[in-house]
Amino acid sequence: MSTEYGADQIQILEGLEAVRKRPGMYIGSTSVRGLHHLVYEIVDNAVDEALAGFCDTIYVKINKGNTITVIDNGRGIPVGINHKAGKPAVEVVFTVLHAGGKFGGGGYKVSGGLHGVGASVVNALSEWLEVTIYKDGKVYNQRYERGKVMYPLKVTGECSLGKTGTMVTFKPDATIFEETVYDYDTLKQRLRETAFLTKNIKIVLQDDRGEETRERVFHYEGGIKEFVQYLNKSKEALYPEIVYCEGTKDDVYVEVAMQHNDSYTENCFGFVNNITTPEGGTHVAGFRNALTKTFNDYARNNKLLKDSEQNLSGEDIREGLTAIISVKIGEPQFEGQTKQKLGNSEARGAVDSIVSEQLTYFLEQNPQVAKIILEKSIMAQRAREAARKARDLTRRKTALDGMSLPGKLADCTDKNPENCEIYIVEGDSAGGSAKSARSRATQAILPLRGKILNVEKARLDKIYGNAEIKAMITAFGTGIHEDFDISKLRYNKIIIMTDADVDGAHISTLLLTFLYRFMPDLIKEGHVYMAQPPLYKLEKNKKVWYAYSDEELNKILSEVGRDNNNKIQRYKGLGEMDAEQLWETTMDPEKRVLRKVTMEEGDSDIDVVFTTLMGDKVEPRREFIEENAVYVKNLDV
Ligand code: 1YM
Repeated sequence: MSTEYGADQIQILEGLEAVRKRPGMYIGSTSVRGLHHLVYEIVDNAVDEALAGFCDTIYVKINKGNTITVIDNGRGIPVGINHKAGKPAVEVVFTVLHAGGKFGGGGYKVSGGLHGVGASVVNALSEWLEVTIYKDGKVYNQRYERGKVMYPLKVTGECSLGKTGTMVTFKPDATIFEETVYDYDTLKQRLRETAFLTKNIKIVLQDDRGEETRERVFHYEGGIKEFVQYLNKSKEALYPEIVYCEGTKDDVYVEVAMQHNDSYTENCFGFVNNITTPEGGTHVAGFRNALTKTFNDYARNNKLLKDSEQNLSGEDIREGLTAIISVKIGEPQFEGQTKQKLGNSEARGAVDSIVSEQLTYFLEQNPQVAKIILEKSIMAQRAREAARKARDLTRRKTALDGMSLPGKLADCTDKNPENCEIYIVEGDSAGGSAKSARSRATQAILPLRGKILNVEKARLDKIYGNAEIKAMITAFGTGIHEDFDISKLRYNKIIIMTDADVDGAHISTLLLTFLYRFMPDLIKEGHVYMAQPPLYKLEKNKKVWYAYSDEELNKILSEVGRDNNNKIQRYKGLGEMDAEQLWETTMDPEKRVLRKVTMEEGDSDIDVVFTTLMGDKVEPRREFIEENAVYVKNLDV
């Protein structure tokens, strides 16, 4: 071994040691999110190979024991000696930090995870990792443990000359990650998104951990056009066409797909090099500008807006719009606190000019579609005006009568929001029990009558006029939309308490839909919880047990013995419990079970789930329930 090689080796170990010491700097966190991030890093390398035109199929397998295997049919990572490092390129890829940037070759890394870090980071954070390469009729293999090379790259066999590709298997290091169990649905959602964003690629996800293998194939010839169709699948599209714009300007490749549906919410997602940008940025700004300008110009030129009428606002035109704005750019600059916002100014101009030009052409070619969109936008403008008046009225009213709280609210006495929580309770009778059960100092109760308004199906003016929704808004104290101010939140915890049956689940979903649409920060900041009332009460020899699931009941029964002295009560609703039972099982902070509601920033599937469950279409809902039913527990169907 030459001294030079030795020095090199020390430097490498220092690099990977830095990753192990501060994993958060490289993959965001060591929580379950970081764990999944390892998969995306390896998959992204395969996607790059697909974007370069050499690979069309990627397999992702979750093996028993939560190791992951990723296989692609690309060229195979180069195995020749890299002269600068004096070792095979593949070894450099896995052992040198930041080697992902394709040294010595043209082109740029197009896809890429949160920090664009790559294979060496995954290697550093794995208990072991093995790479196998099929290339030039040979099979090459190398193994690493916690980033260290176990043996030099070796040839382990032969393969047909036509077979090429890369296979990587790794086991995340349990001494680094807080969680080492992969979630099938999280990977499914992300890989589906990747497949939509990469036209024609085929991604197969296979889960071998259970008794039966689960498998999904994601392959979309239409790319982001099919993405928009997927996002709109539970909604009524206003016209059959998907508007599609594509082009390159100033080295920015732009692709946009969009379609309006009959809902009132905007659903636009930006991506930069296949990475989601929940905070938007220049690409989204360019899109919005083009949309507003093009529609107003078209409307005026075609006399669909009178000279005396106001311009349509961007918000009006985007009502019910589903859109994907995807750009590919050489050196993306991410800004903002969480680095999730695109900063490159050339992206704004590129998207603006490509969308303006192609959308103008589309509208001229499809006047009937233009008319439908403009009619909806004009309706939105009128509703917005009505909502503004209604809101001004309530604002003035609350200013006059000193911000009166809703009559049905039984507020708590402690005035420090830190200590306080509010229970949103289904029905007046359960509300009554909860009021007598509560700890008056810190727990407030707001009973809601029946089903609340479905905000997916109502315009703002109607929403502002709804009594149950108004009660929640005033009780929380934060205001909504542009008035929203989290520092005014009157309770640290907002707890949704509904019956453990289908109706209860429906009401919870309606409430969550409202919170997600109008006060998403409450969810993001971890203020929203679901109470979990027990399903069963078991009495035996004057002793009482509560069970929150069938498994728990069985466990208790096997401990106390299954005999005739058991008195089992199945709770149908909160109303069946008296105040004392409700306190003991569901409200006592010392004993109760609360589930925190969380959401992934920029998750395009949240909307699909809400609209599938809450929308008008029956078929997608049936499919969704069939697909997910096995995994839903505690639901009394
Ligand atoms: C399962 C993970 O990493 N596939 C993959 C990676 C590379 C190539 C092909 C590749 C790239 C190039 C030339 C090039 C990488 N190569 C490098 C490096 N799948 C997976 N497939 N030939 C093959 O970009 O020029 C890094 S990644 F740097 F060695 F070229």
